[in-house]
Amino acid sequence: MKRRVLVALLLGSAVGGVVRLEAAEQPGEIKISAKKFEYHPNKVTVKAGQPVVLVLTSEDRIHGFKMPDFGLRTDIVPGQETRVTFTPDKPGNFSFFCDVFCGDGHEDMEGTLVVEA
Ligand SMILES: [Cu+2]
Repeated sequence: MKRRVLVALLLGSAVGGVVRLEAAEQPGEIKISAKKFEYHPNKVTVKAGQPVVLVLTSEDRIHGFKMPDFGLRTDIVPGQETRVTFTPDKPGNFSFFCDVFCGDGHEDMEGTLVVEA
């Protein structure tokens, strides 16, 4: 009896998930991890006008995440997920970088957000 209820619930949520995806308004999650002295991935491609959630984590120490073209900045703290939600509203290539000094390679810690039209 219990099992039957569980299956019904699973089926229900699967169908619900399909409906939500078709609506295309759910923000897509993009995971980016940071460590000395790089982001992985360091190139992320998104669609203009579609909301995205950046899920930022750090593998070693506090890093920063700054993307001036979209007015974004946050700390990335080890052991936490830092979520940044925004809608890229213009196509182009935009850089993000670490703005918390983290050692000798800090100046090279950067990546690119590619926003497709
Ligand atoms: Cu840094």
